[in-house]
Amino acid sequence: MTKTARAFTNIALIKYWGKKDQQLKLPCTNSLSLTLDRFYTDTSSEVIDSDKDIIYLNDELLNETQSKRIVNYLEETRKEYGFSEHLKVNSINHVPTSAGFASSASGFAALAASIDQTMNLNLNKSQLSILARRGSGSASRSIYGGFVEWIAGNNNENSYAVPIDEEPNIDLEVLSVVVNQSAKKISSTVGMKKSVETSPFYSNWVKIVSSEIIEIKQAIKQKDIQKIGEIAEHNAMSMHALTLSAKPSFTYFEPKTIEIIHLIQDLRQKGILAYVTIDAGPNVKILGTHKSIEQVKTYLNNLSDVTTVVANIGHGIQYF
Ligand code: 2P0
Repeated sequence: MTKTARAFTNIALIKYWGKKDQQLKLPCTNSLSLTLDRFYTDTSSEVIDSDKDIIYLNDELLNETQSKRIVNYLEETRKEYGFSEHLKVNSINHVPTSAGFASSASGFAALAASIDQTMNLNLNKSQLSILARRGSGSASRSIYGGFVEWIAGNNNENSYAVPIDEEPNIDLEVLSVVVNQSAKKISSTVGMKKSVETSPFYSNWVKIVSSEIIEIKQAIKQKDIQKIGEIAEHNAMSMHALTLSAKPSFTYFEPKTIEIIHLIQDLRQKGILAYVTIDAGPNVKILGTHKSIEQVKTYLNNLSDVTTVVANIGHGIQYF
């Protein structure tokens, strides 16, 4: 019987921004994320009697160009794990573009879990994280729920995610604020490469991440939401400083992004517990408590052209 693997997306509180090995997707630093409950990908796969893979996304057959990244990934996986069968893959994304999250994290985590099932690879969680990483770096973290750290490592076998606290009892919510749904001009892969190669601040970024990972793990243990928020916001701003200081300079921020950053700073002055984090795009994620996120939402309603979605803490890989 074909089983379906479900993986949830994650938001990095300490960002992954730079690779030391492009092919293996080995990051320059560790990173740390929170898995979210609202956005996920369901993937099933089966062996087919064919010399080509067949890929369906949201029940639509992908053409050669559209399926290239997944087919290349399957090709690489066949070589690495020593099987020759081709697969029919069906992926359903419950990560609406309107929520402002990339689907590659949940997508490759669910695909890795589905290949493991279908080909009886019997991978443990670390091995599954490695397989997911080869599809997309951030997918390595979506194997687990709650707070997750991706250990950078220095070879294919020791670069994988570990759970920090899979079911944290903490009043932390993430409000996704979508300001623009169109595809970004500079992909994460390209943006991080430009940052590593040309930002004069990159060596400082590596130092900032190594100390902020320690500090945020302490704050998570203490369930100190203010501290978690302060560290996550500083880390996100430091990441975006790398794009601004690249040669040539670029930024993912749009005017609305800056407007929301200012709004959140003003709300903190009013005593509302809220912090921002921003990925490789213009959309803003706001960290806060259930109560403070409700308050932030009422202020955001005054802004035109933004939509919001609230997420709570999500689980690791599931099968059904
Ligand atoms: C992260 N991002 O830690 C960072 C923060 C975006 C900003 O991981 O090249 O799609 O496939 O490994 O995983 C997005 O990058 O990049 C990402 P690849 P990926 O979540």
